[in-house]
Amino acid sequence: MWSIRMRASQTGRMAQERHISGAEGIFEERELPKILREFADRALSHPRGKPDSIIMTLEALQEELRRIPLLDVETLPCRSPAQARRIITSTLSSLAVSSSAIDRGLSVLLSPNAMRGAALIRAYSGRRAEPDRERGVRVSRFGIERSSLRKMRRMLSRAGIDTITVREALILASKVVSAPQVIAEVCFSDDPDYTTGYIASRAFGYRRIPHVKKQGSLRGGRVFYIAEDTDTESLISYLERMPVLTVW
Ligand code: WAQ
Ligand code: MG
Repeated sequence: MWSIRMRASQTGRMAQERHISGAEGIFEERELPKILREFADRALSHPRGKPDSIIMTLEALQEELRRIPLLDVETLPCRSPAQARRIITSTLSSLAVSSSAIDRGLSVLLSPNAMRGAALIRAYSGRRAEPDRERGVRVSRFGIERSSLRKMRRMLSRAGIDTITVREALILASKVVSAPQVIAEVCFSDDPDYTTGYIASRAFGYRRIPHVKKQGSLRGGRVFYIAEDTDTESLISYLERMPVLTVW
C-alpha cells in the first residue's frame, strides 16, 4: 500500500504562503496514476484560488496497517451559524470541554487565515498544544478497506451525501477520534462554497452541521480538543505517521 499526500499553495514572492488545498489517503499501487491525476485536478481547479506550487509525496508503507472503526453518521438540523455555535458549544460542554477551550477553538475555526492542519486545544485550560501554530497538525496515512468503502458509499448514498468531501472527512475523523487522547474534533471547511461542518467524537459519532458559516467565506479549519494532560508528541506521531485503515 502507498500513502499519497498533496498540498497546493500560493507561495507568492515575499508574502506569506497561502494554503489552497490538500488531500491524502492510503491506496493500492495500481491506483496511483488515477489518484495523482485526481489530486492534481483538484489542486488546479480549487475555489480558494490557483496554486503556484503543488507538492505530492508518495511513500510505500512497510508497516502493518492498524484497523479502526468507522464513525456513525448523522446530520443535525441547523439553520444558521449562530445555531451551529450553540450546538457545538453544548456538545463540547457535555464532553467536559471548558468554555474557555470552546471559545479558543471557535476563534481558530473563524480566523481569516486558514491553517494547513489542525489546532490542538487542551480541554480544560484551553491552551494551544501544537508545536507549529501556523501549520498545525496534518493528519495523514488513513484509508478505508475496500469492501467497507462500498458499504459506506451505499449508506451515504441513501442519505444523499455520497461525495468525495464527505467520504474523506468521515475517514479522517474516524482516525482522529480513534486516538484516545482526542475528546472531539470540530471542522469547518475552508472552501468558500462549502458551509456544512461537523463535530466528531467517540461518544456521538460524526455529526454533520449545516450552515456553520456564511456562503462565500474563506474561513475554516480543524480543532482537536485533547485531554488536558496529553503528551502531544505521541499524539502527533499517531495522527501524522501511523497508517490506519477504517473497517466497517
Ligand atoms: N489534517 C489536519 N487538518 C486538516 C487536514 C488534515 N489532513 N485537511 C484539512 N485540514 C484542516 C485545514 O486547516 C483546512 O483549512 C481545514 O481543515 C478544512 O479543510 O459531512 O472539506 O479540506 O458534509 O476544506 C467537511 C464535510 C468537509 C462535512 C471539510 O475540509 C460533511 C473539508 P477542508
Ligand atoms: Mg478546503
